[in-house]
Amino acid sequence: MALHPLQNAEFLSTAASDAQLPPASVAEIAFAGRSNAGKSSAINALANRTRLAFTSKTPGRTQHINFFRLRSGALLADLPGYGYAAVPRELKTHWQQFLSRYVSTRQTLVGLVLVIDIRHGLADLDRQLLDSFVESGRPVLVLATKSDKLTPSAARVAARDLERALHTGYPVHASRISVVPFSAVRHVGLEDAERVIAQWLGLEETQVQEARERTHKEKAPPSRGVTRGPKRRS
Ligand SMILES: Nc1nc2c(ncn2[C@@H]2O[C@H](COP(=O)(O)OP(=O)(O)OP(=O)(O)O)[C@@H](O)[C@H]2O)c(=O)[nH]1
Ligand SMILES: [Mg+2]
Repeated sequence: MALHPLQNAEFLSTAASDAQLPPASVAEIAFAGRSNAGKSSAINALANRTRLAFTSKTPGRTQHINFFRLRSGALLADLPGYGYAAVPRELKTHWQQFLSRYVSTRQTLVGLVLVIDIRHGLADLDRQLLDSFVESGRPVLVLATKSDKLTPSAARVAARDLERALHTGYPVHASRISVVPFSAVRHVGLEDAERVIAQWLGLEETQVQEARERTHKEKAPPSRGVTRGPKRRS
């Protein structure tokens, strides 16, 4: 039984500068990654919502940080994507500096979710962001997303290659960097990702139990033999 740490997340605020960041008073997790990698889609899939975080077919759209409040009280930050060529250079530099400052100085950040298109592997800008973050000793969860675009065996190989690249590139921090093959479309890897995030947020078994009881009270269980459909596992 997995706890769904992002379920019932609510939009909190948007920040376009340091001054607009919410007060750093509760645990925070951040979703980062290249433009169009699938950050917002991953958040939506984990929150079991279709339009909590805005997704776009046009890369480079998210030019601010959207904050969400999780049921546990923790914050989630959907960071602007980096690396989109058509964004003016000054704006790109602004966001790259902002992101590296944010991940290296945000005291309440308990972990970084790095979303990487499984077909593209680790990019220089991913490394730059990791360089700013890993020294703090905090953990990184890499969602190797869009795995539905590959065959299952190719996805396994690509995820393993990505993990190897990360562990080779960051040998001192390897034990704190995990890779989960993921698909927001096919709902692959949700439970593995949730397990890691729940642990970062200190959500313990007792809370898992409470969440389970709440869910049972809120929703009548489906009658036996009825398929719940592919949208969400229990
Ligand atoms: N096939 C497939 N498509 C996906 C998946 N995740 C995201 N996409 C598609 O990829 C595109 C970008 O997704 P977003 O979630 O908006 O990406 P993002 O990283 O938030 O993008 P920016 O905010 O612009 O940096 C959209 O067209 C999504 O539908 C996935 O797991 N599988
Ligand atoms: Mg986005």
